[in-house]
Amino acid sequence: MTVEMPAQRRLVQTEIPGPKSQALHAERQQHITDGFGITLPVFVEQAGGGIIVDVDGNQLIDLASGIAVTSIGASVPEVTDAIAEQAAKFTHTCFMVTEYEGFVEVCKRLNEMAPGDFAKKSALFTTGAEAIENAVKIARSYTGRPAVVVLDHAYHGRTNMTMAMTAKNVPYKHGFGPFAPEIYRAPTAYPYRYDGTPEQCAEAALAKLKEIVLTQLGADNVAAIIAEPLQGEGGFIVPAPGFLKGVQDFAREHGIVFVADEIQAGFGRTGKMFCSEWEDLEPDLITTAKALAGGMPLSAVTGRAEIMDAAAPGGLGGTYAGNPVACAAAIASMDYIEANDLIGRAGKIEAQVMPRLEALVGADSIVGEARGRGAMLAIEFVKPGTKEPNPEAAKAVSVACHAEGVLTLTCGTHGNVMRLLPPLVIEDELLDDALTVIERAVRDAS
Ligand code: PLZ
Repeated sequence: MTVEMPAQRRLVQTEIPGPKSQALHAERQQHITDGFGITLPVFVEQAGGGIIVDVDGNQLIDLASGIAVTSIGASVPEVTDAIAEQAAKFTHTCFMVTEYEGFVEVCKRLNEMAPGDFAKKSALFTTGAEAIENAVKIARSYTGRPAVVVLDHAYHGRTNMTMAMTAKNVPYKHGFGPFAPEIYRAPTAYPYRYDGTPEQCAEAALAKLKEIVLTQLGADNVAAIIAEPLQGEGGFIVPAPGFLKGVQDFAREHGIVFVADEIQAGFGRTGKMFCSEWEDLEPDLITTAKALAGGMPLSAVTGRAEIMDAAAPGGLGGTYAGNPVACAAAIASMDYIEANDLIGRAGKIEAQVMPRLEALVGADSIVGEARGRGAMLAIEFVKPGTKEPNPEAAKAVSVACHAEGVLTLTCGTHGNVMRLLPPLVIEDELLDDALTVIERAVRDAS
């Protein structure tokens, strides 16, 4: 079944949120916990390509993709048909009870696609946080060691262990402790915020990480070092070149499992299937989720077969792990990415967007830096003439974009980064229109 989408263009017919969204939001507030935040209280009627149609008939340009999930669009017939067909056959058996081919096929493809010329195996779960938790379980059972090292500005999820791994207190951790033990934090290589060259930035962060592991923890107590190859929620930080390679080499030298969290940056988003490929990394384990299954909840851990096999049978799993409908969506989604060269498309999006973001940067501008890879791009807001974080500007620009019908997200440990995550299928004209709105909003906020 397909539902016809209106033309791919921005259309603002009411204030945003419009009256119907406002009424529905009031109802939401009565029935839903205040613990869920909201970027833009607009209720969605349909979404596809680069637009979101709301219940008031407005058409927003989607620069969020549901936080990097709907890279292929939110209603691709190839995927929705695969979902419907699988759902008509069966929706669930539990892969720990009886087996189905979709689970095997997704794992097989992940093993083939993931970087590294070694035997690989995979495990499927449901959410990103669950994949991270399982990567830690696997690394611990393989090494027999307790400690886990994560980075400054890291985001790994909202469950107890992943909260401990996430860097930012408000809103992710505050009031939710005590946290899981044996999680230790090392600096990241954040070139914009380092006084020196990117090479020096990478060296300094690596030296500190080594010192923490060798002198504070003892390498033989460390099970895993986990890093996002392009940090997401923490501010779209592209680590200084060489840093992650250095971390990987160091981990290998000491029998520590090196895990790349590709949950946000993976699956074509940055212009490579896996963001790790930009630095020729061959992580021992890779976590994926989000864009893996075209909008359905599915996550995975993929990595060296001998590490993946360390947990005893029954030690890994979950009732819904690798749900068959989600697996069918993942297979259709992988086919769609390949057939439409969406990885190449991510590179074209970067070429279209980056020059315009870079033009906003200046010595006395509120935009201190434009950065990112592929269709994972951002601008960092500062107080003009300084590098002092300017979350008020990020907020003002985002709010202005929302009012004009462009859905943007903010991020960053200081909330001072505006991130752009368009679906990879977005049309050039739509993206140009969104950029014009952003440029105007930045000018007005300056
Ligand atoms: N690892 C790198 O980006 C999810 C959600 C941020 P789940 N990030 C987006 C927010 O505001 O909640 C994410 C991620 C990275 C892990 C996760 C966790 O994935 O599917 O949300 O559990």
